Amino acid sequence: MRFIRRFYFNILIFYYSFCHFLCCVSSVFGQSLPWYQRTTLYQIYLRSYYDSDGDGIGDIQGILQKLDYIRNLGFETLWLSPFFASPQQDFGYDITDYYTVAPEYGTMQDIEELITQVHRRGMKIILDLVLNHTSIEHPWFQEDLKRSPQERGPLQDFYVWCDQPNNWRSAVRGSAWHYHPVRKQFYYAAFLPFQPDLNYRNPRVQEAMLQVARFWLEKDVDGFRLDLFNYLYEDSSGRHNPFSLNPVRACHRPRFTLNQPETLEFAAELRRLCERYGLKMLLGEIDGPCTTSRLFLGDSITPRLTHAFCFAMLRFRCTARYFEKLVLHMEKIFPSPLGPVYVFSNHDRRRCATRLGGDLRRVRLVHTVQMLARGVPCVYYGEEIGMVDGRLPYKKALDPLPHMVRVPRWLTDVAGETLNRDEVRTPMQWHAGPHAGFSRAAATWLPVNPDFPEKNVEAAMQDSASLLHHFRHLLCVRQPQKAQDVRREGPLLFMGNAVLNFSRRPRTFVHPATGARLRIEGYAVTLL
Ligand code: TEU
Repeated sequence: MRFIRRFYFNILIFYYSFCHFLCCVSSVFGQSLPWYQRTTLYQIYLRSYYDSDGDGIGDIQGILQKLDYIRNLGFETLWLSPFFASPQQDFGYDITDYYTVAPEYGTMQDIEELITQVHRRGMKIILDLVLNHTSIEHPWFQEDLKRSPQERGPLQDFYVWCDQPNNWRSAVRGSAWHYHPVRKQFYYAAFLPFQPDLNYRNPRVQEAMLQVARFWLEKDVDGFRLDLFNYLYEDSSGRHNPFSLNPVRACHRPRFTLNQPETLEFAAELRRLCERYGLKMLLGEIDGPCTTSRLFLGDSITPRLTHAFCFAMLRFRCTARYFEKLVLHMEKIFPSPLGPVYVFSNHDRRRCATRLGGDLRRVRLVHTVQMLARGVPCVYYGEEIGMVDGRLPYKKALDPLPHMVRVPRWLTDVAGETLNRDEVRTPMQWHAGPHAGFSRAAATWLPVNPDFPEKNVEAAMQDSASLLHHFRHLLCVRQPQKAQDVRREGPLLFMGNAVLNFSRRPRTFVHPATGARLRIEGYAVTLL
């Protein structure tokens, strides 16, 4: 692939010209890239999207009612946060039954209807698959507790147990080992203590989790987002993790707890399973640098996941230089026929608009890069109207994280992060009515952001210069059936042609081909 770029002052010009051998080959044989390399993702945090039954909590029927809104914006694929039976201690990332829908979200019929309706609109849907751990209340864990010492061992237990903890640490706080008085042993939990890690060294665990994937593939879902995917296996002999200078990981390098070779094998196994059902997207949440994410995608001989997040970009710097480097870096690591995922917000970290102090002009610049760069853009609900985080006290958080990690607020503010994930999960702002049109309940599960009277979908729809309309335009430019998209997959691919001014002041841009001069306002985007 050839990427021609120019860097004038603080103006980033996108010029794409693809001469990639594989693209040529695929076009010669009349094939195109699989849908999941061309798609656009819209992440729905179910609990906060739309409450159809008035209990203050978003639900599946609520999504059904908003499906045309999402389709009309131009998004092609939904990623739905977990809706399975759960005590909701980590809002669905602590599952007690992978085959049941939590009653507050709806029924199995609702989810089947959602899958059907998504497909009827020519869209796709991927589910959030939590493979690494279950809730401590899962029947498998309760069974493991009852095992007699003779029955115990890596090939018998569903979870990871030990008598003598080593130095493995939780991603959240302290040791990852927790004593259980019934079994009189320690169980391993890489994230929160009520999320015990499954023991993938037990073939029955592998089979049980592949069975979960199979069940949902049979229901015609189009793939999965894979929670904490590089955490699945740990070292079989429990070797201590080595020392490192990284304070974020409490000075431990997770050499024996992350990225084990068996996890790569499991990725290939999952891919093989998916391929029996057609072209399915497998998007891994991979903790670590992009080079680690790349490992999980494998190669043409051993394909693994189709995509992996690179979370470093969540802490982007809003300059032309940063995005120039980012796109070049992504192209180097994920060359065609692979593709990067561009993500700037999610349900765990500060929203993109919050990082930019709510300045929608700069938010627009970021999303323009996200939409025009080659790859899959992943947009978190509300980003289309520039939603910002709520400011909610740590003490009253529903999210368990701020109760586990005692860091003063000013410190997380300085770091530009939040410990209270409630803040990034406030209800979707639909209109200026009560609770922003999210719910007709007396109280919503989290408070609506007080900026909703001005910032909501209805207001954005009425303003032709809004961020929402910019999104619609960009998504339209990407639509595969439009003429522009022919250029996206051919040997000479013109991905987009935009001039983005990342500086505060107006700049003049001279078109390199025509010599035309264009004045571009500060923080403005011009689509040529
Ligand atoms: O998050 C894992 C993860 O990457 C977190 O460490 C994240 O960086 C942290 O929450 C920052 O605040 C996944 C899910 O996205 C998250 O919602 C779940 O709580 C977690 O796994 C456990 O399943």
